[in-house]
Amino acid sequence: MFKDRLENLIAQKNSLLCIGLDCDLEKIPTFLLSEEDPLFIFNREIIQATADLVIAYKPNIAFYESLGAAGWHLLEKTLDLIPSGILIIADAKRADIGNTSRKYAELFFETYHCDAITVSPYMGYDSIQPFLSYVDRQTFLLCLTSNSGSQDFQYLNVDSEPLYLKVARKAVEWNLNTGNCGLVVGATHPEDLGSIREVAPQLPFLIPGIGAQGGNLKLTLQYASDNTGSGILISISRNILYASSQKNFASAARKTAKEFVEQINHFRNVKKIF
Ligand code: OMP
Repeated sequence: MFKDRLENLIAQKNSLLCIGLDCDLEKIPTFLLSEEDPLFIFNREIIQATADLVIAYKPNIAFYESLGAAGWHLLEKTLDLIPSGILIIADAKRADIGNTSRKYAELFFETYHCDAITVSPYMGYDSIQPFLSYVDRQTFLLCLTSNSGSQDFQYLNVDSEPLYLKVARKAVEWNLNTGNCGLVVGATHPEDLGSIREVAPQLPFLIPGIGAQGGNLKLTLQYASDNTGSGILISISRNILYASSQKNFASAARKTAKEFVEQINHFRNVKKIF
């Protein structure tokens, strides 16, 4: 099960860090642009410099599919670089009618061998079930997202509670069957993560929003950690990937990643005192 692998990795590497592989020609160091395959070189250097520090990599698929066929090829080559044992989360935010979701699940779980995927819960159970049916892979439902537009629907009051809590309750229910459901919750609303953790004490949380989006790491860890002080992946993309635009970009990424691991562990340990 993904959850067991996650727990083992967290213990073994003493890290909750996931790096988002959101590679972007507009942001990588300009000296790489003269290379034949600059994004591949960039990803390769980042992965080599950080693999010992992370428990997962999360390529956001938009950064690949926006390049067309070359992007899918880049994704494939990038995934091949990730050392075995490190979890791969396809940040694809898919889900459609069941017949179509099955194809998305095949793409990310069979063709690309990803360990987990992000999906939108909006279309309901039959749109998510094809992903959940891969019991050794994890399906993270968008629950409370980090962006300002999360206010538009996710906070709507439904039966005296915000819609995002309904999503969390459904995830708990679906998890009873297959044990492979998780939630995406943004670090930009740390205080709200406590009520989600209460509803879903056992589910892994994938947490973006630290760094470029300004999420509060300390509060996020206090509210979102499970009773073991883990059960979460903190995913950071731009702050680590683009720590430097110079020749030293990979070592700068490593340094920043290491600092995040240390900060995260510091606040995790603070949590245990409460
Ligand atoms: P940075 O802000 O650069 O660290 O990137 C955040 C990454 O997490 C991007 O790939 C986003 O698409 C993704 N993300 C969010 O930022 N907010 C969310 O609520 C959910 C996700 C996600 O599903 O990972």
